Amino acid sequence: MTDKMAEPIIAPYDGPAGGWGSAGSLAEILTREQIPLSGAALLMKQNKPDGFMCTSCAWAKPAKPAAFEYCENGAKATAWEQTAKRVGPDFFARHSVTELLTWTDYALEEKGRLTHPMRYDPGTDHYVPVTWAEAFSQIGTALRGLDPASVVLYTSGRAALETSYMYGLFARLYGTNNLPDSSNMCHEPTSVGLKASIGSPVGTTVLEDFESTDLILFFGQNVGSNAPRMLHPLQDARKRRVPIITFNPLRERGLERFTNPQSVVEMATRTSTEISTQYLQVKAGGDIAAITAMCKWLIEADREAERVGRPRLLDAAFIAEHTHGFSAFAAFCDGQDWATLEARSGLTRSALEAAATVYARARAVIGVYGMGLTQHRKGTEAVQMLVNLMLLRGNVGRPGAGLCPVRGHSNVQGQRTVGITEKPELAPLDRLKDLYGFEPPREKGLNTVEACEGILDRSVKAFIGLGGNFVRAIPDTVRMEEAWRHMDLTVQISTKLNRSHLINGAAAYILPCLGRIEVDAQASGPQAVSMEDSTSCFHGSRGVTQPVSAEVRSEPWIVAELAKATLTPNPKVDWDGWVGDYATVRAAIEATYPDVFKDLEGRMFDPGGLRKPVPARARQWETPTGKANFVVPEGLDENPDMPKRHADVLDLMTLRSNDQFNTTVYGYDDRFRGVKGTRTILFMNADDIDRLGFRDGESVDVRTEAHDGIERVVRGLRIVAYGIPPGNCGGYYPELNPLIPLGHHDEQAMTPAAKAIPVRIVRAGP
Ligand SMILES: Nc1nc2c(c(=O)[nH]1)N[C@H]1C(S)=C(S)[C@@H](COP(=O)(O)OP(=O)(O)OC[C@H]3O[C@@H](n4cnc5c(=O)[nH]c(N)nc54)[C@H](O)[C@@H]3O)O[C@H]1N2
Ligand SMILES: Nc1nc2c(c(=O)[nH]1)N[C@H]1C(S)=C(S)[C@@H](COP(=O)(O)OP(=O)(O)OC[C@H]3O[C@@H](n4cnc5c(=O)[nH]c(N)nc54)[C@H](O)[C@@H]3O)O[C@H]1N2
Ligand SMILES: [Mo]
Repeated sequence: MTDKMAEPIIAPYDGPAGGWGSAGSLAEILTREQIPLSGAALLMKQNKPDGFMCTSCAWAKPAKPAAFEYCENGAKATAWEQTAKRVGPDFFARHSVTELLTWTDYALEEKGRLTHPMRYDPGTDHYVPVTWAEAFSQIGTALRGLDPASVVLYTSGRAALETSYMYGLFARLYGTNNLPDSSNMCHEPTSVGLKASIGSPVGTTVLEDFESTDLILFFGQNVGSNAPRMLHPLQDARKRRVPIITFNPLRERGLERFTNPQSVVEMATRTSTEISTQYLQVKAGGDIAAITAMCKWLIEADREAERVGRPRLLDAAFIAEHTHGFSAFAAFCDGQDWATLEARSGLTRSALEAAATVYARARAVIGVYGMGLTQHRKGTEAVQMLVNLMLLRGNVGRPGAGLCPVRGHSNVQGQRTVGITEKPELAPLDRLKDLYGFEPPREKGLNTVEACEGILDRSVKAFIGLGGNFVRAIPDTVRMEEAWRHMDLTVQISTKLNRSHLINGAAAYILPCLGRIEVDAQASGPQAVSMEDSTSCFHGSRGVTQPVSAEVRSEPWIVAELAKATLTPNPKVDWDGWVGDYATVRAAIEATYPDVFKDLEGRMFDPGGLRKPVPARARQWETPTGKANFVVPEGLDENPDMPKRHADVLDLMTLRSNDQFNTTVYGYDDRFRGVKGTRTILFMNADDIDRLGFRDGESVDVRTEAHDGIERVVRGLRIVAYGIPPGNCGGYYPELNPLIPLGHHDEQAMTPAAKAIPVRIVRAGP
């Protein structure tokens, strides 16, 4: 099955982010997914205090929402989930798994919502219907026969706090901390880096800070595609003349210009707001060098100011009272020479000094960042380097200032808050022991990369996925797919068919679940669920549409049934009671974390949500030094072997288009980057194309430059000459994941280094 695609068109896009292009793209998907006009009414409930929380990104939900508090991509996510199309037993009877494996990611998910529990039948190579009771009894029997240490329980970041809490408890009652999650591939360097630097593993800003900030720094986050609602506070800030300085190898349209598609005036007059006031096209992996340069300039200028008696540039009082390690950090900056800083960052000294000057003048600064900082071999250090810059002027823990990691999945941060973690020290194990009278496992569990290693060496025997598309999202796709088939059991709890359902263990199950937008009726009536946004606010969410089929079940119910089928009964854990009334799960969450979830039940529908206490926000530094720590990086590169590479080796960034949510491909257009009708492209710098002897538009193969003897290649990518720094190239995730060696990950957080993969471009093979 191939997708119906017109001839690809590559042409620069002149429009702003948002605007009429956004309205058109949305109308198209509502029609394609056969969403009736009530779809528009449905969107009115999106991100409203009494409605449902968007299933797309985790950006904050304002207390006073706009009439339409959704964006193009949030609406696409809703349309994709609420599609009228269905994938039921008849679909699986028509298509064998071997046939489905030849379909694209787009084609698989586009067929519609999963409606029945299914089991893989190796005899016929088809999925066949199974009753829920049979499925749980078979899975439970299999799990009871396995060593819990050989079972992995993965979570994609969408499941609600209630489901996640139950799932984590199930894993620990079963006997394992093997709870990898999507954040292992995403903002783990935030959890590790911020914790070590400022003692809180999450961002320190809330929405109101954007109203009083006077400078926003933007590192490696593509707001226009991945968190478009965030463009509204940015536009408001720009209207107050707040400068925005962006560090990004690509000139992303959402960071250049924005037209609010919900403003009648802006739409009618085709006016747009300039977003970035300075745009620094840093090299991929060059942020540590760029930030070091800014710090170096500041520290030197501050010394000079002090010497001549002018106002200081550093916040000396803050540094003295609140921080640790300043002198070592200053010495590190002093030790760097400008030529190297320029070469490593790919930026000129004057551009870096200009940025530092604006930073030095701003009273309150917000540092925003995303995957451009985290998905590197030194991703944690890159995050900490941004913290260093912020600490120099006391920009953490006061109004209008702070760190703003933009989280991915809509509840990825919340899952951590309720115990989804492979690190036993981050889970309230003693509390669980007291509440439920069992001995929780104390050994460290497997994170995502370690789970993959275990699947490769066959020590992992079973995989349960609570959402997500693990096989497609992880590195080293080809090796992993081969190893995956050696597992005894794979279970996928999901809404849509994806590649992870088709690469099977010996026994494989698909358990279809309700999406967040559907009404979830249980014994006590329709249920609400809750989640945490990027700014640490908890929100309630109520389903509003009819379930896609009578056979689908809620995620909490599925987790409870799995637990009941696997575990010996524990009188202190009332799975059925919890499923009957989710308020009782929230009570259990509050009992486990009384300080964090104080009155969750009473406050989750408050406008703006219930705010979680973040100690660093109040300048309480929960670090071993009791202070905020300056952390000296080991070197200047996010990828330490970069400067040693042959000039023909390029650093490949894997990117999201404007028409996808992670492995979910909504379509083949990347409007803002001027790509239409294809995803098999390779963005390259025009000089590199010449230098390496290729032509724009030519089809090439891309090979990883690894030294482990394993060949990794993706064939047939079309070169697109693009405004990208020399030495870098870019293409789409997940198509390029076969190129990422599993061992190419952040040294501390183990996040795959998906933003700088060393590759060689070669003429297309036969
Ligand atoms: N519509 C939509 N929304 C989404 C998602 C989606 O796929 N689609 N995914 C969700 C998830 S799970 C996540 S984690 C977030 C991801 O959202 P982002 O954090 O924006 O992640 P990416 O799309 O991978 O883009 C990273 C950006 O960093 C830039 N970049 C790459 N390398 C570097 C570098 O070395 N330095 C710097 N400074 N910049 C660099 C790229 O050019 C790109 O603009 O979005 C979430 N929201
Ligand atoms: N090369 C490269 N690789 C990357 C990245 C990158 O930038 N580059 N980014 C990484 C990042 S940041 C992330 S977060 C991961 C994402 O990895 P995952 O979270 O594992 O992947 P998704 O694509 O978000 O998962 C999509 C599937 O989730 C299921 N689903 C959707 N909604 C629901 C629901 O409500 N409930 C349940 N149970 N299932 C549902 C559907 O079946 C759908 O097919 O990928 C990582 N991989
Ligand atoms: Mo993510």
